[in-house]
Amino acid sequence: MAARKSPVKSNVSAEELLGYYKDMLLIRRFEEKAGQLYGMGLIGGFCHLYIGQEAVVVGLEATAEDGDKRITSYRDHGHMLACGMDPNGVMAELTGRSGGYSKGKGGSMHMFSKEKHFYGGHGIVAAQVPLGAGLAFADKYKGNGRVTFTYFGDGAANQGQVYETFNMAALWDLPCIFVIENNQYAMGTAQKRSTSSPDIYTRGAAFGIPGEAVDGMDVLAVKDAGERAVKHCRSGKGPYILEIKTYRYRGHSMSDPAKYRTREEVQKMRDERDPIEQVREMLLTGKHASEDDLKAIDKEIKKVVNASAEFAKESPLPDLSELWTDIYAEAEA
Ligand SMILES: Cc1ncc(C[n+]2csc(CCOP(=O)(O)OP(=O)(O)O)c2C)c(N)n1
Ligand SMILES: [Mg+2]
Repeated sequence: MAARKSPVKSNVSAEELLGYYKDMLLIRRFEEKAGQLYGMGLIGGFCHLYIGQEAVVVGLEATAEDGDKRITSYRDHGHMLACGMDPNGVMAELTGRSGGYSKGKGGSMHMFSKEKHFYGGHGIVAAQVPLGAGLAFADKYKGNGRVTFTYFGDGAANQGQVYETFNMAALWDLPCIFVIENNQYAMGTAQKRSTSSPDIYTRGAAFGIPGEAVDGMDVLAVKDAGERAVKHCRSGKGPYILEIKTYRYRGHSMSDPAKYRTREEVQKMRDERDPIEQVREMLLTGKHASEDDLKAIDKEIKKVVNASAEFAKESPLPDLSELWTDIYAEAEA
């Protein structure tokens, strides 16, 4: 259960590296654009950006197979893009438009895709953890070999329902990977101020769930650990815990004054550990891509993101009649 070092990088193909680079850059540029639209008043309500954490979801998605499931918290745009959901549909939902994944009725925290097996988008801290175990239960029951990636934060890891879930997931050997995205803060509370047990990856020990700590700024280290977790779960050995140490560059949400940490702390992480810069370096030093190639990729990605913003702006607001669709009960006549 010890923290692992990054894997040897020489055996990674140029194609693989380029793929991670593009996927992480799409999330970064999309989130930057979402931040801009928020500032312009085009996105209302809650909006939690994922900038800085891109390597977590991209590294793990590289280990997923068709039919595997994922569920996460409100910091969810990166997860949606990484599993192949359409940027147009995500941006339209952020702006509350009818072309969005929830027809403009869900917003940032409440999007879903049955097709991509993305089960949300949950605003209540840790609520998705038992739900993730439930998804894994369904797959175990069907015996279909699928696994569920259940993502939650360092703050959520202190919730009681997480341990009730660990207990049942271990008892029933559920194929559930508990992915703790430890970005070091829960809103304005630093992890060291909120727990006497900072090695979150050890917290399954009481239930016999193996866990490991992973460098979440290194996409290759994440993928490497993800492969071990997936292998464990798919072979019927029960759940697995990955505590992925990452960092969010932006505030908790768009309304965070960020007084609980220094600018220098954030800048140091950006300068020394940025997940996209690390892969960029590997691509350049390995001569897998030139500066011009990377510029062209950035241009291409910005085009996709700008198109999603245009799509969102042109998509109409939901019709009032939508108030009566997708609800649990029909209104009584
Ligand atoms: C049950 C519950 N309690 C409190 C909140 C308010 N709240 C929203 S996010 C958050 C912090 C969670 O931090 P963490 O799990 O580390 O996730 P991160 O935001 O860092 O991704 C809190 C306390 C909530 N949404 N739900
Ligand atoms: Mg956190």
